[in-house]
Amino acid sequence: LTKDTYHTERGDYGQLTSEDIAYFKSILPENGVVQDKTDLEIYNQDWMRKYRGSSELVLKPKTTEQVSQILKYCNEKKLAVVPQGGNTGLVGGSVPVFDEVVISLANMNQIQSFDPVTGILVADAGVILENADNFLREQGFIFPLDLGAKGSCHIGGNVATNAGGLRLLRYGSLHGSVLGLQAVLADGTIYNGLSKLRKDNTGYDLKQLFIGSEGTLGIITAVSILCAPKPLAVNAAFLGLDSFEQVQKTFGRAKGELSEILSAFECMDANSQNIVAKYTDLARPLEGSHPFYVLIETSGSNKDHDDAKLEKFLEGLLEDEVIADGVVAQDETQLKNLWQWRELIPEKLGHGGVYKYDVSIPLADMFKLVDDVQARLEEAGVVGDSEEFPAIASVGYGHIGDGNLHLNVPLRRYDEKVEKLLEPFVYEWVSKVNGSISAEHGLGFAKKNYIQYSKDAGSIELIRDLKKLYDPKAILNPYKYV
Ligand code: FAD
Ligand code: 2HG
Ligand code: ZN
Repeated sequence: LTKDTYHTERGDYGQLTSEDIAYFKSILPENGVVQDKTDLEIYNQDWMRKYRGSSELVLKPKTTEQVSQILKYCNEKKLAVVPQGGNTGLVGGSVPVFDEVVISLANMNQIQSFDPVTGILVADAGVILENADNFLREQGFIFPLDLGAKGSCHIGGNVATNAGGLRLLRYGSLHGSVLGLQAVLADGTIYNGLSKLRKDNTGYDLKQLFIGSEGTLGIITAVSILCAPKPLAVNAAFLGLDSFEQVQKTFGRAKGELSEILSAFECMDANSQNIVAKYTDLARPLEGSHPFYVLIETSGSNKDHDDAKLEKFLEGLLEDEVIADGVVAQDETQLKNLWQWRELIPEKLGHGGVYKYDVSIPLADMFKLVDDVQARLEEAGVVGDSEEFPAIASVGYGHIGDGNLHLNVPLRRYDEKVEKLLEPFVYEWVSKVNGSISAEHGLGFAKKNYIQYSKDAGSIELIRDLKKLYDPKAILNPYKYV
């Protein structure tokens, strides 16, 4: 996208001066001020290479006090800022739109404490999710969130987006597992809510405001989170199914029969798997093709018990012809390979660009949306197998166990006609079934004009009121959804 297609004017914010730079250099270590044009590039561009800002300054504080000093200064000078974690966000929320100062949490990357009895981890916001998880695994625990971007995303970014991920159905939302956090408000005030208490009903639960606020209310600098014991036995099955009806039946039975050991239930359509197959040399898990695939994971404490349970469950499904085919991982390598067929989808779909929709809708309607989008694009003659078509296909996959579909339209090239066919069509469709237009990625810049499809006018007004209270000069992540 070019600036013209952003359809946004730069706000009435201050322009950086040499005096500002001198101030930041005086409070930050040498590597905490980035100005080199080449070094700035990765901070200005998002993961999808769809949004690009033109910031000339990235600040990388090491302490909460430094974040506070930076924000206090920026607020006084009305300099706009963008908080940035691992920059893996999928809605253009983590990069500047114009010349906002990027505040990267990358140098705040220390584990502060871990209690092996309670499982409570306290860590800086800039700790990479995979590093936190590796640390916990050595202690016999796991981070209660896992997602494909784990090697880059920060736990602070996860909290700021209220990321859902691959095992939400087992470990719940961050609104439940985050016990406390520390955040710096726009004027530099430090909110010290780094509680380690599981229960605390003393007044409003302020931390919840920051979970999912996408950098618009404050900068999260540390997080306290309840972690789950590392499962002693993990197993995965990859299934082929003939219809989405069968997928739903399988899900119902998985909840009943696998119950306490069920840790993931992901569904992928044929298009998503064909595209992964095209761009990898991994062997496909199943022979032959099916309209739908399901990846089921179990996590428990007794391998024999879990294996027997999974086997009986799968035998029952085969006998009743609910599933057409299936394979169970025989070892850790196979388990990882099966997961690749799910985790690689976002990356492999993005070759020429992609329009992404991340929606919550009633389970039964889920793939009807994918079909309706395909039909709409076909009717307009913009989707197909050859180069002349800008769109490749309408693709559906996602966290079916959580009622969350990822509808992706992978492209050969970005095309305004395709975009106009999709938006607001998809949002209207979702609104009609009382769904959410953003189940887990947030609104960011990409969806800022569409909030009204999921929130009524009164709710939007309350959101704006909070923003005015916490950030009256609107310096935090401007041009985004508030
Ligand atoms: P960034 O991208 O840097 O920032 C995201 C937003 O949070 C921005 O608005 C930014 O301003 C704000 N922010 C970041 N850090 C802070 C902070 N410390 N304080 C205040 N605001 C902050 N998301 C899911 O929910 N589930 C998935 O399964 C999932 N899978 C993904 C797979 C891939 C391959 C990719 C690329 C992304 C995926 N995502 C998923 C989206 C993304 O990874 C998550 O949203 C992630 O939580 C973002 O973390 P981050 O550190 O990269 O944040
Ligand atoms: C996932 O579940 C992520 O893989 C990304 O949330 C989804 O790219 C997407 O649309
Ligand atoms: Zn997802």
